[in-house]
Amino acid sequence: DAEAGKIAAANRAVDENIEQGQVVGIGSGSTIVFAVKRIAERNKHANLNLVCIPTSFQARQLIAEHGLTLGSLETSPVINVAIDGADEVDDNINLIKGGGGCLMQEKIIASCAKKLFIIADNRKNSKVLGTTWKKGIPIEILPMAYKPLQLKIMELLGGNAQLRMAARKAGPVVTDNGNFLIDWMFDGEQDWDHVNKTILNLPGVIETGLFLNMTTAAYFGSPDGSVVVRK
Ligand code: DER
Repeated sequence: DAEAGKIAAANRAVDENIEQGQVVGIGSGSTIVFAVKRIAERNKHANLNLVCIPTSFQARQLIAEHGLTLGSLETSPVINVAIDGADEVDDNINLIKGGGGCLMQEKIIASCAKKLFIIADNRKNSKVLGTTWKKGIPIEILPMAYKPLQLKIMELLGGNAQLRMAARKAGPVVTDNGNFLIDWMFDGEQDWDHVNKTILNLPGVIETGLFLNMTTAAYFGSPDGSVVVRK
């Protein structure tokens, strides 16, 4: 099952890349939970003296609940290693992220990290973005601008730009930063650099879930516990 793959990928990525005294960026989602568990496990046996930088309220909770040291960009602006999940990874290890709605802080932390390692079950291991992930490209936007942004994105790029509505709250999803999310549903192969630049250039857009040329290596775990690493 996917969980066995997530655990295998998380354990391998942590064991290969986390060491004494690092500033570690902690991502968001379900897979990262297993990486934090592995880090905490190792930390119990020999204090790793880590400072952990969160990418969401969820990551903050994970760090605190596992007895790890919570840091901030103010005191640790340079991150040695960031570990995070992804919604899909293509053959250039470009990512779709933001399925969990945490893409903005994730991208900031990733941009401050010397190395970014992605951990995922093998379902995320793709060749072309959009093959397995069908929920579109997440985009964090200022709430006031959602309507014109939906229209402009569709006018410029086609497809469908949907405001992400909450499941357990009336109205739109509100991110940890107090913003809204648009999911851009697309068809076929895209020039992701062009798509990313076009979207980022629109006033009111804060960040996209396209992580291009940012990833050092991606770890994909399978149900049998095997792990494939792509660099
Ligand atoms: O929202 C995000 O970017 C998360 O990292 C997400 O994409 C990965 O979540 P998962 O580990 O639960 O698949």
